[in-house]
Amino acid sequence: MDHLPMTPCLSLSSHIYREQASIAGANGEFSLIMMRIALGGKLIARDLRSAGLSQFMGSTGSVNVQGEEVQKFDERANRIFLEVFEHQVLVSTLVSEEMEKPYLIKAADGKGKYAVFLDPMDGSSNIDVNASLGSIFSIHRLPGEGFPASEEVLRKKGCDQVAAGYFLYGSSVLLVYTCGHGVQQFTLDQDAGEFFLSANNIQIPTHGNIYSVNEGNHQKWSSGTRKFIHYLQEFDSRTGRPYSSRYSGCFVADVHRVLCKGGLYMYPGEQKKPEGKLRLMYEAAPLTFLIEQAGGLGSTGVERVNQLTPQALHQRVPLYIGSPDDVIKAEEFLQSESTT
Ligand code: AFP
Repeated sequence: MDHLPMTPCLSLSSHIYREQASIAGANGEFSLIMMRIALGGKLIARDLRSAGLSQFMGSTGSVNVQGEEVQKFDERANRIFLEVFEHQVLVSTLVSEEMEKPYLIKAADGKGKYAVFLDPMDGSSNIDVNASLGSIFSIHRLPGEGFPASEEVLRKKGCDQVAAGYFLYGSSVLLVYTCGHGVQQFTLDQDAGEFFLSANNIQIPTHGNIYSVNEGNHQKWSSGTRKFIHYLQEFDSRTGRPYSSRYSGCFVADVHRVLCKGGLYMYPGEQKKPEGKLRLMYEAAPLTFLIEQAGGLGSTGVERVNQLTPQALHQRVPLYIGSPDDVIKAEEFLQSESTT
């Protein structure tokens, strides 16, 4: 990949077509799906830019399948992804944080080969305060064609993903994804309405000096987790400690920082909620697939996220994700806890 010229005119579509030519058996289906996902990200970015002037601010007053308050923009972002997949036949099923049941796409009945898992608006508690936001997507190939025979068919391991990535709606709008051949980053040229390649074959540093966790939950954590956070805060210049704490309330934004600078993001399990908060199939698994393509790791603290077989579509898992050395260190603290 390093021979690719870094010219601003390498658009997402040209990059995907170029990729496709180098992948044996590629038949263009992935390109079509990625262009739909990219359209979804552009439409959400457009609406976010003037959200404060629109009717999409604030809460809907209802709660979603997770028992969380639904923001109007959660619904807006979810609606946008449903609409961009409405008139196509490749993707038969959408699974979203905002919908209890899988959404079956009529046009793809009997034909669709793929399912797309979505967190349409990540970090939605940041919407009203104009802070970073994200969208997460994960693409799976279904065993047959058409609608999945059962929910079980959709509960596939993270290591079986065809592609995964995120949109980061920050000072600029980024699309960062992998289809199993390295990690690419594209930046949206809002005027041209097109994503252009801005970094390719991204590699995460083997260790960093940033940790990202909601320390307000400190009292709820196990002793192993508390000991690990304390370890990161100790003085030891040889190992670059103490690490700096950065936490934005948006998983995508915090993992993107870790991808660029090294370190790790954590949403640990809690004594009363050992499964933590993040959802396996449309938060932890897609970003683990991406981070591991960049040389990093994604762990529950005791096992690798993408080797887990999901037990439910909206299942939660504890997560430690980022630079390999830092995630392995976290595992050491958590595994020593389980053996003492
Ligand atoms: P929402 O998308 O429901 O706001 O959740 C955000 C999130 O899943 C992730 O983006 C954050 O890192 C994490 O939850 C924030 O959770 P806490 O507010 O409990 O720290």
